[in-house]
Amino acid sequence: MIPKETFKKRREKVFKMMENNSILLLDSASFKEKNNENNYIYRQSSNFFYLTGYKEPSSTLVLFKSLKEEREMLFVEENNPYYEVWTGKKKSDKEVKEETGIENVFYNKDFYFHFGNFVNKGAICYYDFSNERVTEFLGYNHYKILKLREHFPQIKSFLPVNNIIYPLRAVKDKYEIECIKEAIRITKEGIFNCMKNAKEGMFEYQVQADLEYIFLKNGVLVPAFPSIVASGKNGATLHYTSNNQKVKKGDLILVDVGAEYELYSADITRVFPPKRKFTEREKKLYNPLLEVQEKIIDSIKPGISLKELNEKTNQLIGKLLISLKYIKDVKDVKKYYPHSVGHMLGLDTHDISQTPRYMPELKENMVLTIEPGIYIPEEGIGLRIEDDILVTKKGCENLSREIPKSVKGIEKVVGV
Ligand SMILES: [Mn+2]
Repeated sequence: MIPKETFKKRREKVFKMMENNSILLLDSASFKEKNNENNYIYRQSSNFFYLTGYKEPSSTLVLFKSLKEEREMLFVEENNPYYEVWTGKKKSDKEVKEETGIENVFYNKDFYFHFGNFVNKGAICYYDFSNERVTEFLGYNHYKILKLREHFPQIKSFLPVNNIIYPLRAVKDKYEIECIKEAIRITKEGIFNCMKNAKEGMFEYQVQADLEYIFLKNGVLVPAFPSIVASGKNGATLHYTSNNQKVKKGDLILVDVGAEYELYSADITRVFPPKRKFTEREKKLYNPLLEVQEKIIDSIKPGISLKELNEKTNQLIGKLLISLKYIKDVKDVKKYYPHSVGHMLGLDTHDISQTPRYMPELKENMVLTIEPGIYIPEEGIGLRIEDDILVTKKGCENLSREIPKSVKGIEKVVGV
């Protein structure tokens, strides 16, 4: 558990970055409807959690900054005896104040009153557009901003809150690193369990069951992202999530999976042969890919950028594909390796990602994935090897190093 003082410190950093006469308004996530009267399991918005540690829906954080003062407010839903029967009792304002350490906790019904008291003429409002695509015309954000403009014409402009929060979220503190490590530990156990039990003739979802059984046993009700369990040629579909095919003779199994712990994500990919050894043919592709991955990881240190790592990976895989006679020129590498080498990792699996992808210079305590791959659909093979890497003062630490990826290491877990 991350102590409430840590969230307080984050809000203090946010205040420092806000303009004078500005407001930061951050909504919790809302329920996502699955079908009639049923919702998907609720998960808090990453930005909202980052600044509050609060996991309940229908909540809003407001930070006001003026020349005179900084003030924080949290709005939450008041208990309703009718709904209490169905969904349980909601915490009182006092309980929420105690839990979060936020000074001013009010009920949603009083939002307009309290908010209106502190909005000055010409204020800038930092708003979270990231819970919805900007292109979604008349979506929730559009509606909410119309309402805010109508009620509070003093607000001059709306700016994306991510300009402030993403730079903070990029560098992890010790609690965040602990959470990511725990997500990786659970993922490791899950991967071991499915490597051990996978057999030819099983359905991909049965392999998934061996993985997610361990997730559930460890309190992971929903994985960080839909598990990819792909046999044979399905491994060449980058975000394959159908997981409904039979593992055929000669197939490799690719699992790209991650548990979530305290909202922090792991993201690991391994490829293994079910209850058999790697064939010579498979080793000819797999071993050099593993070498590429390790070379890239070895080059990680503060100062290098994700962009440089990408270029380096393109070069290395390009040369490898030339030596294996798949391509003639490094510039054709994208034919068999169409994605980038990795992404930042944290509260979101694709953490602090924007379009175009956020590719910062790496700093100490950033966490990123390194996941080169080779995909040859015409041969029914897709390979990717993915680890989660912490940037340290002088280099890096592979946080998922205990999950075997050498041919020998994998065959040992598979039990052949
Ligand atoms: Mn990934």
